[in-house]
Amino acid sequence: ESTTVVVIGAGPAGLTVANLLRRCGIDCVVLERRARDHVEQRQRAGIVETRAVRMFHEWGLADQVFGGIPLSGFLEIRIAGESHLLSQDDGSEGPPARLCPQQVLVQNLLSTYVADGGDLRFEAADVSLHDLTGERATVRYRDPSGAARAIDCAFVAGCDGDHGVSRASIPDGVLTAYPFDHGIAWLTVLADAPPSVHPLMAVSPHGFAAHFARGPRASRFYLQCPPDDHPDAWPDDRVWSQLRARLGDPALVSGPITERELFQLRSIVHDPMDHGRLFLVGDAAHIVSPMGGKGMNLALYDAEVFAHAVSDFLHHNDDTGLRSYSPRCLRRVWNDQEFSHWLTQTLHDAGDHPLAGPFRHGLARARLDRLTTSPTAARAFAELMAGLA
Ligand code: RFL
Repeated sequence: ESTTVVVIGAGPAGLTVANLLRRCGIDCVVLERRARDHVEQRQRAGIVETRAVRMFHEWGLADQVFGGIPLSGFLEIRIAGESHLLSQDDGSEGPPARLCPQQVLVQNLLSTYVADGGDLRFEAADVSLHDLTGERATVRYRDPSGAARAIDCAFVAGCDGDHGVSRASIPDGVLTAYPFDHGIAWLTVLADAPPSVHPLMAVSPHGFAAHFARGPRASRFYLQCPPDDHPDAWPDDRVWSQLRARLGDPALVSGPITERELFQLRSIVHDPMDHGRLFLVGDAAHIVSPMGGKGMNLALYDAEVFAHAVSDFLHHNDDTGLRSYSPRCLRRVWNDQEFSHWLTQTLHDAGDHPLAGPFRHGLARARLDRLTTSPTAARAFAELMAGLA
C-alpha cells in the first residue's frame, strides 16, 4: 500500500494536518492508536487563539470546525480578591479567539475529514517507522484484527504527542532536548458548574487558581499545589473551599466534579523538529506549561506550516518550506514558551510560590501593576494571547 503522507495520531495536530492536506488535494492516511470514542472524549484545552481561528477561516474550514462561542473579549486577573479586566483587543481586524473545548474541535475536525472521504484508521497497534532517511519511508502497524500492514510514503507527520512513537524513532544524538520544570503542580478539576463570565486567573496568598469555561454548563478549575501533592488529598469540600478563598468569591457555585488530576508544570523543546522524511508536529516536538493556553495552538500552527511545505514541494517542486519547517516552527515555539514562562512565574510569584522569595514576589507584583495600568503593556499582552506576536 502506498500514499503521500502518513499521519501518526489523531489529536488536534494530526487532524489539522489531514484536513489541510486534503484541501490541497494531497493523499494521506491517519493512523490512531486509540478508538474513536476515546479520541473524541479527551478533554483538555479550551481556547482557540485568534491566529488559529483566522487560519481555519482562510482554509474555508471555520464553519465546520468551530462549535462554541467567540471569546468574551476580556481576561480577568483577580489579585487578592480585587478584579482587573484586561481587554483582549489586540488592534487587529478579523474574527477573534474562540472558546472551543478541545474535544469539540477534535470531533469537528474528525467528522469533516471523514465526510470528505478521508482515510482514518483507529486502533492501529504497534506503529513503527522505517527508512526515514531513504527514498521512501515505510510505516508498519497492526490493524484491529491483528493483521500486519505496511504503508510506504513520501513523508511521515509525527503527530502522536509527547509519548508517541515518532520522536522515539529518531536515532539518539540527532535531537537536543531543552527541558524546564517549574517546581509547581496544578490540581485540575473539571466540574458541571457554571462557567466564569471571562477567563479568570487569580493570585492569592493561598496560591494561584483559575476558572475557565468548558462549554455552556461546565468549568475547568486549576489550583496550584506542591509538586509532591496527590489528588486524593483534595476531596470535594477542600477543592471548593480553596477555590472560594483563592478566587475571592464566597458565592462561587459548585457542582459535581467529573475529573480530578494533578500534573507538573513543565516545558520541553526538541530541536530540530524533523529527521529525514519525518516531521514532528505539536506535542510530539514540544510541551508548553499550560499557563497562557498555547499547547494546542502551537500544534495548529505547526500543522499549517507542514501542510504548506508539503504542498509547495509537491505542486511547485519547491522544497524551501520543508527545509525551513523546523526553524520556522521553533521560532514560534520559543516565543510561546517565553510568554507562558513569564505568565507562569508572574502569577505564581505574585501569590505564594514557596520558592519565589520576597524579591521575586516584588518583581511579580510590579509586572502585574504594569499590566493593569499601562495600556501599552496590556496591548502587548493581548497580542501575545491572540497568537499574533
Ligand atoms: P495529542 O492531543 O496528545 O494527540 C496525540 C494523538 O496521538 C495518538 N498516539 C498514537 N497514535 C498511533 N500510534 C502511537 N504510537 C500513538 N501514540 C499516541 C494519541 O492517542 C492521540 O490521539 O497531541 P497534539 O495533537 O499534538 O495536540 C496537542 C494538545 O493536545 C496539547 O498541546 C494541549 O491539550 C495542551 N493543553 C492546553 N493547550 C492549550 O492550547 N490550551 C489549554 O488551555 C490547554 N490546557 C492542555 C490543557 C493539556 C492538558 N493535559 C494534557 C495535562 C490542559 C490539560 C489538563
